[in-house]
Amino acid sequence: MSRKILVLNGPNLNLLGTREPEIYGAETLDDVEAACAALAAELSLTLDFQQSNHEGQLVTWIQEARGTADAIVINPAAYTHTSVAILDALSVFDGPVIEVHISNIHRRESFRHHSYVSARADGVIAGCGTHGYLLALRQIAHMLG
Ligand code: CA2
Repeated sequence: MSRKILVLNGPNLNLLGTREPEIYGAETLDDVEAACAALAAELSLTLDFQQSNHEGQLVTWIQEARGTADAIVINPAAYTHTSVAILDALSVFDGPVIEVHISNIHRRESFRHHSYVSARADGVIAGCGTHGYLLALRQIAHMLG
């Protein structure tokens, strides 16, 4: 049976590949989704890849994942550093959660060093560029067995 993975992207990640390539690389979010879809097929995972600029939409998707998804990969973007609401929603999700950051948040401004989401995440990948999403999917496949 194919496992379903929800991949969530937070605010401004729709701009990926259009600005700040020195921080976030040249790939667009569509490129990232295509790479994730190719790897998911290889790993026999079904992918639901989403992006929103709205905190409430991300919370709703996480709530809906209860009973419909086996695991969540999330790059909460700026909400990483502010959102107790996303942490609370993830805390009532039962499956594995992997937090991804394209940049190494610990080598950047001090306000990026704290993540609310990390308190719930089973694993955190930061600073591996967009390849971090693929590492997260491999980790999910490993955890789901
Ligand atoms: O490194 C990451 O993946 C971040 O989650 C990205 C967030 C940032 O607020 C976090 O501290 C670290 C920002 C996403 C915005 O992405 C853009 C991409 C291209 C151009 C402008 C913004």
